Amino acid sequence: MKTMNPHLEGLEKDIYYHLGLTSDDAKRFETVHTVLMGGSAPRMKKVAELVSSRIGIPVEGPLGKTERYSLYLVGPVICINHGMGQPSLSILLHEITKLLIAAKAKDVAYIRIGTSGGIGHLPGTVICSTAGFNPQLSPTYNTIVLGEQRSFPANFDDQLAKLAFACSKEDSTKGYVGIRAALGNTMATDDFFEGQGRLDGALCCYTEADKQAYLQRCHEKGVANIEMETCMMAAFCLRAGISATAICTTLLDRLQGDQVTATPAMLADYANQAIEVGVRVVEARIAARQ
Ligand code: R2B
Ligand code: URA
Repeated sequence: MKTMNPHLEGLEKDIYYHLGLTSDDAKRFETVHTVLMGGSAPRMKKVAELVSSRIGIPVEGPLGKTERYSLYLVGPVICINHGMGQPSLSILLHEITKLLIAAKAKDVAYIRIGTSGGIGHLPGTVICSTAGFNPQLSPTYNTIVLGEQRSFPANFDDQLAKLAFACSKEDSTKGYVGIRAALGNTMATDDFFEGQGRLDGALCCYTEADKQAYLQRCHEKGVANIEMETCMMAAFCLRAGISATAICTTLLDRLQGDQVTATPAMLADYANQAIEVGVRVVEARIAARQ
């Protein structure tokens, strides 16, 4: 990984304010090659413990401060939560990327593991993302920079999505059971309710027919699932030259409804499917280095 922002070059010490770390802490992260990220801090602690049990390296952390993000280090793997939404993930991506550049980490991949609403998939299906879509249904991330609208392509390096999909298959030599999964485009919105065409928010400015027509358009454009981070993540990683994908379980099929009615046990089971695929990708990346 190399510095892409010339303004950073003269900086003696860089402060990663939201992580509670600085460039002086970077050396410790030199051997990191995979960053697993997901929304919730308690879930990412469990992911760190699972990675630890699978690769036989103890968990260090949380490192830095935990006000916003909780960072765990498990040998060559960082497990960290990113909160909800593209703004929260964007801050994390900037700071973690600067940390890993300062650490001189090599061939790093970023993997988001999370939840989503599926479009035309059975609940509990793991979608391995090949691109991020915006809510206007194109693979570009649109944002405002210096008061101007800017658009950045939001395709993932599909090698990592394909590796994740391959890791969902049964493999008795590794003790892997088969997990229902698909490759697809992931649309990210800045809102869970109106932004995702739900009828059950506190407010709603469209009809049920409008909603159905929109979700059908999403389906026709190859959007497999909807969540709140992946478009920005894909655009960031493409600009930064970082191999990345998102691995998100669907909690419901949005063509069938809006409310997440799965029981807590089913939700935990669904979340674990995406986590398991993510951990298998970590194992594959470690095996490829041996
Ligand atoms: C999936 O789940 C969260 C909303 O419930 C959000 O962070 C996302 O992308
Ligand atoms: N997360 C989302 O953003 N949307 C859903 O429908 C489910 C989880």
